[in-house]
Amino acid sequence: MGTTTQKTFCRICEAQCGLQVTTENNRVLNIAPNPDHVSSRGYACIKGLKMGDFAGNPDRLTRPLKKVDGSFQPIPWEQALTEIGDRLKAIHEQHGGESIAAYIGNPIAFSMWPTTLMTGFLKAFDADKLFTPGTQDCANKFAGAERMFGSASDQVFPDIDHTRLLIVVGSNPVISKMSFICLPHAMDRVADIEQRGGKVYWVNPRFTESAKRCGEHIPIRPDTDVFFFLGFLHEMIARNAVDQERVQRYMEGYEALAAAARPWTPERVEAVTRIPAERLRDIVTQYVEADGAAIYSSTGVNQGRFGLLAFWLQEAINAISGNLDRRGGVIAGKGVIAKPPAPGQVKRSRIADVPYVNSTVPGGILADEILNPGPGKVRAMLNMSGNPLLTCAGSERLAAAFSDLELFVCLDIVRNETAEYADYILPGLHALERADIPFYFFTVMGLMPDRSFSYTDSVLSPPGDARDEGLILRQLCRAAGRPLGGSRPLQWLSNLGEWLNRTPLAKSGMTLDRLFFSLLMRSGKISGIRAMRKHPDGILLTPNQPGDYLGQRVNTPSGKVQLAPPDLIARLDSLETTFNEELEGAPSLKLIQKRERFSHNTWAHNVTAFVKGERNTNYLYIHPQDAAAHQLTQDSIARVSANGKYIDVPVKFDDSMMPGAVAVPHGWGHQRADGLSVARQTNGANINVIMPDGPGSIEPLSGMSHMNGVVVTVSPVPPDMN
Ligand SMILES: Nc1nc2c(c(=O)[nH]1)N[C@H]1C(S)=C(S)[C@@H](COP(=O)(O)OP(=O)(O)OC[C@H]3O[C@@H](n4cnc5c(=O)[nH]c(N)nc54)[C@H](O)[C@@H]3O)O[C@H]1N2
Ligand SMILES: Nc1nc2c(c(=O)[nH]1)N[C@H]1C(S)=C(S)[C@@H](COP(=O)(O)OP(=O)(O)OC[C@H]3O[C@@H](n4cnc5c(=O)[nH]c(N)nc54)[C@H](O)[C@@H]3O)O[C@H]1N2
Ligand code: SF4
Ligand SMILES: [Mo]
Repeated sequence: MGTTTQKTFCRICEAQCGLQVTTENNRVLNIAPNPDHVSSRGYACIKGLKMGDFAGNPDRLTRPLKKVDGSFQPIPWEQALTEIGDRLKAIHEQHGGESIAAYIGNPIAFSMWPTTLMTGFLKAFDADKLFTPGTQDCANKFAGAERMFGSASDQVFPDIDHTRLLIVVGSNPVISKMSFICLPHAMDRVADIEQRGGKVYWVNPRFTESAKRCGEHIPIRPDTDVFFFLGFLHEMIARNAVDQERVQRYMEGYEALAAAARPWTPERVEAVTRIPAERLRDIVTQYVEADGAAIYSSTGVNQGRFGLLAFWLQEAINAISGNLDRRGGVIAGKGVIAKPPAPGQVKRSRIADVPYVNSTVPGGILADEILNPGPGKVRAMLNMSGNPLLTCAGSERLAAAFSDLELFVCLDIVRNETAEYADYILPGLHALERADIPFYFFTVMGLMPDRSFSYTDSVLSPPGDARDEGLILRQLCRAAGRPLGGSRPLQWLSNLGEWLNRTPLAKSGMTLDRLFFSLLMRSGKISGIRAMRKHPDGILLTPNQPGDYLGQRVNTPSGKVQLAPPDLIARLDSLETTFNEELEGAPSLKLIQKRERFSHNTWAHNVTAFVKGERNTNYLYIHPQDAAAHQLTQDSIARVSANGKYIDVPVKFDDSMMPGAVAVPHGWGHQRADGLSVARQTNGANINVIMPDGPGSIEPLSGMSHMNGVVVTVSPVPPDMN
């Protein structure tokens, strides 16, 4: 059989780069960047180019598995669906929808269809306990935008291609390619700012790969960003560098915001951030003088204890300086498809009483939701494309919780660490095996400078009996006798679609997922699938522009940006205590996360090319000065402890770390993964064993887990204990 080359787009991260995939006999021979893709224009990173190794992995699940007497055995689909359906039905009848939960992991969140169907699945059971990695990476942004702009989906992004000054706080685009913005060629575009005479600052405890490429590095003590922003705001207001006219017309709460910033002089915050007051003043000067400036932050800030406050202060600075909705500042993009209506009443979690943010429950209380008895205890859980055992805080309690479930079903492409605790594992599709349109963040939220749209057909056929997750969820609803989305007509349509797929009509390619995409696309005034197939490089739409947001699209009841949400102002009070604790805890070591070029959370470690040689473990990255102070030598084994737990990892001296900050990449600890033949042989330890979890550990208004700036101790492990 000959080879075929098909254009598609990557669904590993937010850049969604265009790719050209060459296949033969349903196997990927080669993946190249698509030079003609309207948005990525020939860019792709190593992970996208190696996607074939994920799809064609020898460990791919091809049949449903059932745990029988402690080991997994293949069973037919009919049996799997019937048994799971029966158990869901029984649990639902006895304990109600409160007892059923789901987790949607990161990779499949880039595909529209299965995630939409998960909503329909939960609704079928009157269930609403949806967990996602959101509270591990960005829920503070959702909670902040709800308060300031009126909706979690109303996010702004820096106008990187036009800005004269960009302050990047807690992001490292060379490695991670940026988040909350669709920006292929991210680092080149940031570096261009300097090329055109502008300035870039990197506020980060680590002198990152990105900071080495361009701009100026501003070392900051981990988890003190909120003080950096307060000092920044104080200085800006003290200089009267506020666009009062814009503030009066389009914003509310300025006085309260200004009062909140008053105590935090650059001199005062220096004591905890370690950014010299003069340096902070200089950054403020550059920011207020630039003809278009933006501050952007990401997980380095989000995962601290004050991610929500930091996000609010950052966007307040962008707003009152006149940079919101301005060329070269920050832009509120327009999606392609209308946003779904916001939920009327915000639910609160059973454990910890935190509001659901963006309709999800915090991952930091997942174990408690399962283990704590009483009404609403989670008894059945569906995990679709996630590895929460390794990616949520408190892995040991999670292991106990997953063992406690009456029914645990995993839908994955491989049998990962979490799936070891499952009763059933169902084989899903790799992204290359499904048709798709771009990710929710762009299609609905509009977080893309080049407003573009693409449609892709599937590139590969699924291996063995692997099935579309959307179909699995629909079939489970039917098997449990609960109509999809709580709607009989919808379930009827779903059944009809399934039946038609088995008839010659299926050859037309109009499957239910494609029908769904067609409807979405037409609702967004984009042509249907047949027309989109003529544009395999995607289409460009009217670009996102400044000047159409303030006074026009702000979703708050008054239509004005809220600069001083009362519950955030109230939380500022607690900062006095934190400030004093920071001063007292000054000598302690704080642990930060570090993403790696050849890793992607947990799942890239099962690709041989990504874990070769030195890359087959994670490390403790530590400044040589800190290492000496703690009797750690290069390549020795360190014990890293926090919250009464520890892990052991090899030591790597790294003078790019700020003294007082150490890093251990997450996503490791695969030794017991019987289903992952490559990852199982890697070394490395799971940092989430020592991360804090439970009600007291999460940010109370956004549910964010605290994964950055956690105080740890490090000590040598004697060689005979290694
Ligand atoms: N300590 C610490 N913990 C962290 C972080 C950190 O910085 N520090 N980062 C957090 C962040 S940002 C995130 S997003 C989370 C990620 O957390 P998760 O989403 O829980 O973890 P992933 O490693 O992305 O695991 C995804 C699983 O999806 C499967 N998969 C891939 N594609 C598909 C598909 O198309 N269909 C199906 N059914 N399955 C698929 C993979 O095989 C893998 O088993 O981790 C978080 N955890
Ligand atoms: N190669 C690779 N790419 C990825 C991923 C991956 O695992 N590997 N994961 C993807 C996912 S799921 C996500 S959410 C995105 C995340 O993308 P980003 O949020 O951009 O994440 P990072 O690039 O890791 O940048 C976080 C930075 O914060 C710094 N930092 C740590 N603590 C602090 C602090 O207290 N204050 C400040 N100011 N900085 C701090 C770290 O040193 C690090 O450089 O990346 C995606 N891209
Ligand atoms: S940058 Fe992201 S979207 Fe682009 S190829 Fe790499 S992983 Fe895929
Ligand atoms: Mo993430």
